[in-house]
Amino acid sequence: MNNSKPGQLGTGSDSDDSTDDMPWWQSSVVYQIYPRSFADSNGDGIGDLRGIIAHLDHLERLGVDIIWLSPIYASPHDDNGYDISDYRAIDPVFGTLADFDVLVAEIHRRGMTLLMDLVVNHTSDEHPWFVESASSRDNPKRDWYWWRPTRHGATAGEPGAEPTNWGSFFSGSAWEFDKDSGEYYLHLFSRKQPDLNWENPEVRDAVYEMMRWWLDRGVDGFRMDVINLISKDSTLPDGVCAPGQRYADGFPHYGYGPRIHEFLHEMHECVFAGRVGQFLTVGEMPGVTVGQARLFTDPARRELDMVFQFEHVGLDHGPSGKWDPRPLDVRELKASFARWQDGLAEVGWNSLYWNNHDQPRAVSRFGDDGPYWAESATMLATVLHLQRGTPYVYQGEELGMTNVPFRGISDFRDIESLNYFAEAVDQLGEEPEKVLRGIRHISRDNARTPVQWSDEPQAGFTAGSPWIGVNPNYPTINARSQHGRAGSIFEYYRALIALRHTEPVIARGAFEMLCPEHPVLVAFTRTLDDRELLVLANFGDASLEVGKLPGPILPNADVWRTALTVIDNYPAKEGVDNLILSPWQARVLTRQLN
Ligand code: TEU
Ligand code: CA
Repeated sequence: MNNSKPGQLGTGSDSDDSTDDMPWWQSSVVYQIYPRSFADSNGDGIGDLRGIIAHLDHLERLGVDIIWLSPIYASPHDDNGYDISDYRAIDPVFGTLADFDVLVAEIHRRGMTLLMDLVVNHTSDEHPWFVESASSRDNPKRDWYWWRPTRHGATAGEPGAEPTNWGSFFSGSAWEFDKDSGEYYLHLFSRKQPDLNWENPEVRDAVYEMMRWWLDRGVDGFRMDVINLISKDSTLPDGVCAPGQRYADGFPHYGYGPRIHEFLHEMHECVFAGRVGQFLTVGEMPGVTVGQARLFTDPARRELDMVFQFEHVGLDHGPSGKWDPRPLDVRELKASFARWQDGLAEVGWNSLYWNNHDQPRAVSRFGDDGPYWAESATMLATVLHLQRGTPYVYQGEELGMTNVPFRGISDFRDIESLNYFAEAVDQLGEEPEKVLRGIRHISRDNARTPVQWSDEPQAGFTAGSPWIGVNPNYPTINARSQHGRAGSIFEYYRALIALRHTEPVIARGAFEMLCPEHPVLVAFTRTLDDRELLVLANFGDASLEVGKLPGPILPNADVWRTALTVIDNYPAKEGVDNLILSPWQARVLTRQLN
């Protein structure tokens, strides 16, 4: 929102190219907190608001500007808070509204801002709106959700009788039969997450009013959960069923629906327009295309400031989807990065991320969490943070936290993983060990184990017993051992974040991808006025002589060979050839043009 620097009121029509007119969030870095796993202050094993307050120094030291807080609202926690039963209450497990007010004040006192998670594609089935809606077919809130009769000619409650053949993101049908009222309701996620009907203007008004209430309380914006799913084709057509699949992909009918732009523009007008202050909105959008993202983030359209797209985190999904992983092809990664950088170069804005609470740990997934752990973690950070866009750091990423050696299914807590296991093993008769291999690799729980603060018991996360097991590598990977230690992953992130604040070319410069065909070298330039940066990164554990690669790999190689270094994830050495990269090395060079 508000395309101005902090302290000014923007015009919302930023198209100027000078740094002075940059919206404040374009040179910012966001840090995501998943509260359940961040820090526990009272020994019940679950992270909470007081735990966050106690660790704000860590974030201030890191230098991030914005905190995105995953849901802390009242919830039955079927999906760890993404199932909300009261939008205006803090869940007692996390604290109280008074704790929340202290948190906001402490964040602001440190010069940071706070984004709330806005989960309004669905509520909990325990939200009073849904309880009312379910109470009878003629309840005034019946139409606040998607209720539909049994498929014509079928017997209610039997397989195949659902109003559409859509599958849920969390396995099984996207419809649940309600015996009492004799109809089905739609839930794209768990059956405890019924989808709100955004066609109903009362629903939209209730959401906007709730958003204004949080802004009045002092929050600085929202991260909007699956916001590209709120407009559905209200005729609800069946989807196409892939061979051998029981349920169809309904995405073409509920993703990027006919009124999505209208709803987001209306939200902007009803919630943000005319409000004094500086705000940020980011829409989470699985399946969004570059062209759509450009429309959503075009400032002139007044919809959103940026979106989360999923292309790069889908590149290691195999033919049967996320549970069937395949190795990353770095050429595809480069093509994806280039497509998004180029697509949003003139209009719109990118958000940049490797990790969040839904993705496994990037260092294990795309790097090397063995011998080159620190090198690959910092290399990945460099490739991300040197792009144009707003980078997001997910809690623990700044420490190089890794995937988790989960043993059996009883170590997992995530509803998506548990439902998938039950479906694959119990219903489809697949081999449990084979199913577990996929889950261990890609499960969201890899990101949800407690933040590793120290080498004390339970990694210093809790004095009690944590809700999900701590990664056993906490004695070596933890914050205390990295704070202030030269060469640590934490200090490297700190340096990268500081660079974005001081170097306009990083926040703002033009992007050009080089050598798209090379299998392990990532190389791109950033240019602003007479300043050019070259980013070189080695996605492999063999050394790489960039200067000796055949063909026109790197223009101006001789200039770059002796250029100044901006940042390097290996210790500096006298007289070294800039164009020779060690395993997983990332090096950023700079030169003056003209
Ligand atoms: O996630 C939406 C989403 O599409 C996926 O990332 C999802 O996590 C799943 O892995 C699909 O296979 C958002 C939230 O980030 C997620 O935590 C919630 O579970 C989900 O919406 C429902 O609110
Ligand atoms: Ca607690």
